[in-house]
Amino acid sequence: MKTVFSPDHALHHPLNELSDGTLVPAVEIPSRADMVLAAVTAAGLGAVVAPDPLDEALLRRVHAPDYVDFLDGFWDRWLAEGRKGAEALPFCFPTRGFSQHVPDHLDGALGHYAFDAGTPVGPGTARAARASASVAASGAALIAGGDKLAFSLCRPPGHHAMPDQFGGYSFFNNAALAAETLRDASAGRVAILDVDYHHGNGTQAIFYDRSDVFFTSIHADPREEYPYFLGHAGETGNGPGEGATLNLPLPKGTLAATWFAALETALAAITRHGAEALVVSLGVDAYEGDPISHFKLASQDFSRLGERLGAIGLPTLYVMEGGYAVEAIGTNVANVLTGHAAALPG
Ligand code: OKP
Ligand code: ZN
Repeated sequence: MKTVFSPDHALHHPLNELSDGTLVPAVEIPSRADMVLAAVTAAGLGAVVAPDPLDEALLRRVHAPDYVDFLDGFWDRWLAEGRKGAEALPFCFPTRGFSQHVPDHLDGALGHYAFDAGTPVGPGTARAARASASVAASGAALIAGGDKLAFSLCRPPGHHAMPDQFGGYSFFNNAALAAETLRDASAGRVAILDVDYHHGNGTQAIFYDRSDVFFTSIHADPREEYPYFLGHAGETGNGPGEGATLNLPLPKGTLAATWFAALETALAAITRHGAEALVVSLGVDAYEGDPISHFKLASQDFSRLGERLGAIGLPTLYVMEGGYAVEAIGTNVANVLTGHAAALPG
């Protein structure tokens, strides 16, 4: 299998995020990707390749062009205004009862294009997010070209990114870009399985009205965990997409046995949907040692996850999402990929 990777992820290096009313050290940091790359290399999983240039039309189909332009131009505006901070955080949002115009003021525009105050934007954020998107699309191109297994080592993550809003450390929706790439290559029906601890609200939103891309997610119940406002069991799709979204929320503290039972439910639904290719939003923050998450998967459980997904036999692209136990993130990701590769026939 190939791993697609770009060192440009490191252009996004958040310093702080808000927690308990104070600024604390950011957890979505460059060393995450470096640890994963080192572990994938050490595991002898195959070549590491650079991404192809990003298809601008693809990016602007999944995301609103004005949103893409805003992110691209944000840091120059920040500098031109002589802002002091080394990075920006949005703090005012057009919530219930507010108009949805794009303010002239930079802080207003930043809030318009965001849904949380926990996702710093810095000098290289847009370039890193673009690199991450290209890594996702290039991994999908490998699958479209006949590879049975590939890994897009994306950073920053993407599954929280909405069509025109960033948040949850996500700017461009890498999994959605990968699924769209597969659809463009007429890969037939596509399924996205999101195993990150947090609900992939952005991915769900992007495909909510569509039947050609099935979205299923195993995550902490949004009634008691971020992102709070999407990912409930009753959200099943809309219009032609009715039935093409399946959320499997689980309580905080969920143990491996319950988590793997939910996985069986998700896989049965993927099979029913008739998927011919699989995109896995691979967050490994369901790990018991994750500093911000509350599921109880052990490192060996990630091997089991990969083995189970390999056994269903679909061409599969893994797209890196969350996972914040930096010392274990590499092992956990390599375990999934090694397990999957071992389960492939031949
Ligand atoms: C991104 B991914 C504030 C915590 C805010 C945001 C979590 C984003 C997770 N103290 N947490 O899905 O791993
Ligand atoms: Zn997560």
